[in-house]
Amino acid sequence: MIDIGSDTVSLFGNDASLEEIVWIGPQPTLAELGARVGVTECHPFSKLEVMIDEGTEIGRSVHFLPPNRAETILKAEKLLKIPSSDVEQCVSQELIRAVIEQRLLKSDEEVAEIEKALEIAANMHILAMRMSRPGMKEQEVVGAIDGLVSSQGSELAFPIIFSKHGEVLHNHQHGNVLEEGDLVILDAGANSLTHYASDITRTFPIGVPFNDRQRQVYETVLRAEMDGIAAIEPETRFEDVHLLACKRLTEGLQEMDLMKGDVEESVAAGAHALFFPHGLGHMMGLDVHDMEGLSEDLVGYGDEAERNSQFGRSSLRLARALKPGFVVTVEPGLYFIPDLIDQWREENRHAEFINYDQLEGWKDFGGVRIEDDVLVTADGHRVLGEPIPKQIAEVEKLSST
Ligand SMILES: [Mn+2]
Repeated sequence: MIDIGSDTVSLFGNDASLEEIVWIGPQPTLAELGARVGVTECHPFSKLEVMIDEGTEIGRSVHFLPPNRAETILKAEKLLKIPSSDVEQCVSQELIRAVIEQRLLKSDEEVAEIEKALEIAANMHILAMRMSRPGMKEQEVVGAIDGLVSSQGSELAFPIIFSKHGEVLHNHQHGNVLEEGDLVILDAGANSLTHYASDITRTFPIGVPFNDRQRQVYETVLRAEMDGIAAIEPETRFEDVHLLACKRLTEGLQEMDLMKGDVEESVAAGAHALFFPHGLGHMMGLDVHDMEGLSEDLVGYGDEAERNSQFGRSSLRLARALKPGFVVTVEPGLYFIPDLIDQWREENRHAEFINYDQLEGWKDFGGVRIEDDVLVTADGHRVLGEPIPKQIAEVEKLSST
């Protein structure tokens, strides 16, 4: 509890009982835990309700953040004496905004933690590229990556996405057998020991070098990613970085004869969203989609931007102007989603920009995504962590030798 009136910070909790110590071993006391983070006022949990009552009796307001667990909602019901169904409506908009303002800007210490998380992520991706072989099940690779993270005393930042069906954006099924020439997407990251996240995506072929089509799509996505990263600097709106990446993707699709027409008009109409239906990136920090539990719109748009309702752009999690200290992901992709292609073709949607006849032969391609984590600096940006192979020659060297 942060008491603004008396400028005190208190920690509430109960020390482990002897019965608990029998099962889980000696535990640090609440006072010891408090001392680690500079909190000296430590009280039993029951005192929290008493102190809230004392405050509300003299007309002081209680600000709290959205509780994201059912049991926390039930605790809030008891502590604040409001029905559980009203708890979410009573959260403090002022406190939410204050926390977002603070956490948007990462300190040097926080960036160092993110880079520790990235060191683990690099090892996860290199291991996957090295070990994936024709005949293996996707699950074997997922298990090995998971084990690597666990062996470092760390945890996954989010459930691993590893699939030869990369066109399924959040594919958490790992039942396929890898075959020579398959293209797989690995979207995976770990947490540092203080729970700062990393979030990296790589795409690589199984057992052999990229084929011509895979190479063309890959190079297009890589160009969009690197040009997007190059555009990151203070005051640039992330929505504009997203649109720049959409242009690069459209240009590449035109080179492949899958799209046509004026690139600017095509991007403005949202025709590329057939191949790139998600946003270019999101904030990253203590959460992989940082603070979105507080409000995705307040984090990514704030008061300065409004979410566009167009298919594809509506999924953009971050639009606002960048500031030094932001850590964002840049993650363009190209996907061939058979159901979406069929539906758009049936509607003749954006037919002036899409070569539907050509596209028929691409429905089994899958997808490509490449993602890095980027710090906005005073004079531009810095890609965080040691570089993780993403140039075609580097990826092939790891994955097919
Ligand atoms: Mn991401």
